[in-house]
Amino acid sequence: MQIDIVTILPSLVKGFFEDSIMKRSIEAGHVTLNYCNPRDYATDKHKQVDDYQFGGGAGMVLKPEPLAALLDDLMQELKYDDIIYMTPEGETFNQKTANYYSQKQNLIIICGHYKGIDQRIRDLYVTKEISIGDYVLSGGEPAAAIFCDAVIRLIPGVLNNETSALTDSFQDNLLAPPVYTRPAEFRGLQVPDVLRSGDFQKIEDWRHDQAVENTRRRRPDLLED
Ligand code: 6GU
Repeated sequence: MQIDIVTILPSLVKGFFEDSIMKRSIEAGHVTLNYCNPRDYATDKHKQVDDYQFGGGAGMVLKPEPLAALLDDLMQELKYDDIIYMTPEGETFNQKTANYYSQKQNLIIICGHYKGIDQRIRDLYVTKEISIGDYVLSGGEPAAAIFCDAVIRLIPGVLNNETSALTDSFQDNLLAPPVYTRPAEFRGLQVPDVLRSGDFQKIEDWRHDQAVENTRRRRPDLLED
């Protein structure tokens, strides 16, 4: 998979992919991340990428010309499955959306800033708008990093244990069951006997029951779907 991230602040995204699973997914060639900066396409001497909004009001808007020139360049080189704009006005991201995008080949992700991007870029280029929740961030970069993490870890081969992603929270609309590691006793609290029984079927049943109970208690809305 190739993901081209359009951002005027690439450093806000980069660190996210320099450790652990995301780093390895890049090193192993499961994903290529490119950072594309609209500032490189600004033509005036100040390399201006934002401007005041028509009609007045607080906050700057990313100008259309540098963004369009950048996107034209990218689209000339590659066919993209989607051009995604990260915005709180988008469709709320969830595990189902992550599964969907993990099967795509080439994506562009546009990070907005200030008040966002000029509407005409949305009208002319953007094919999907995604939000990561009902709150407002200063820019789309953290949202893009979160989107990429959730999607990339689902690409076959990225997680060394192939079943690992399948047993994640949300994968079947259930929260995860509790997990334990050594020692078997910690501050008087015991690991449940069933997990040490060696009986695989009993362990699976216990985990499922715990997942259902966890979900019923904390997120009953998930069970209604
Ligand atoms: Cl995708 N962008 C911004 N700026 N804020 C957000 C968001 C995205 N999702 C939730 N809040």
